[in-house]
Amino acid sequence: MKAVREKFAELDGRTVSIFTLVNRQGMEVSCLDYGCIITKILVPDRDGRMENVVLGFDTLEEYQQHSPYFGAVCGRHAGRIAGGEFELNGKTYKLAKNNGGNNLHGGVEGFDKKLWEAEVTEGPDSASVIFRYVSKDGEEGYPGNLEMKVTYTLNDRNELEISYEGTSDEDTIVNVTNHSYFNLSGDLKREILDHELTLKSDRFAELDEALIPTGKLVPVNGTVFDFTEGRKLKDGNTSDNPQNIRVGSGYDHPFLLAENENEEISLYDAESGRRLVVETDQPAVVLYTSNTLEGSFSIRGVTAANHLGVCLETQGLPDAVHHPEFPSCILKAGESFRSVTAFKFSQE
Ligand code: FUC
Repeated sequence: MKAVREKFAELDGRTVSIFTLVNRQGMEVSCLDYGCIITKILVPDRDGRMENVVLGFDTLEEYQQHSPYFGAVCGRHAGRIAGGEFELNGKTYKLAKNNGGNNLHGGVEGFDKKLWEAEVTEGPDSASVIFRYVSKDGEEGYPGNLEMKVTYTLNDRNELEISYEGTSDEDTIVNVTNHSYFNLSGDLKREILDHELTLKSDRFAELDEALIPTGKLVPVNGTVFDFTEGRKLKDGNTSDNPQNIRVGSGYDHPFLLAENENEEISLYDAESGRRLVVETDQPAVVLYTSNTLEGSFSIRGVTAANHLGVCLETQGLPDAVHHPEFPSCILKAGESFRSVTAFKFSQE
């Protein structure tokens, strides 16, 4: 399978490259070594029409000026950390505060704004881009030199696999995700409100005013957070549940996954017939329905509007470092962090 590297832009005298992976079915994934940003995913609808199903830009400047983490890898810690600080081994670490008084998606200059080292590999039925970045001890306030590796692999079955690996020379915290905004209508023809989502999750994390987990994991039964039988995303918009209203109408919530690597997340757009199944080894997915995307900029010709994309951020629960009852985000010195998420596209 093919992987092509081309120049995309320049950043402080360094070249930013764009990589394009194309499989035998014509599916295409483009990504940058800046932020490991996925700029484009072309997949067929039920009539074989190849269209883009993620929000992205064609210039680096737009990513720098407007992007709410479009397609990027978020780290070291995806999601909010309350008060922008935490304690580990009896020491308090003060993080960059870039979201009110809190740390969000790794801080002021998280993984999404770094230029990563990149190489491509081509196999008989898959192709990969491997990104590497060393996050120095103290970067954005986090402890330990953390060596990260992120691999994007496209195969001939229209599956994109993202794998993350990390090792640190000191105990630290790691919680990474990819922040792609999906819109299965193709080329942003419609909002995502009519997309139907199925989630194998029976609990979601309640959020406080700052959108940080309170610690309470709420049963989804009888609420618009129940996606176990499938539900349109618009239900979160019209809902009078204070949790939906709090996040600006919609969803911006971590869901605890009841199963792993067994079609636990499935997104379907009936009009185009496109389906995306997401499988992960991570304990949670943050469902974000781009409730605050509205802005005076355009996304490949389409005016930025709320609910134009939906993020399925597979990861650990945000702020786990303050909630010992949540699955831990601590990475011990010398141990390996590993996580894999697969995005599988099909048509019906
Ligand atoms: C998501 C959300 C946030 C934020 C951001 C752009 O992960 O949890 O609220 O708006 O992305």
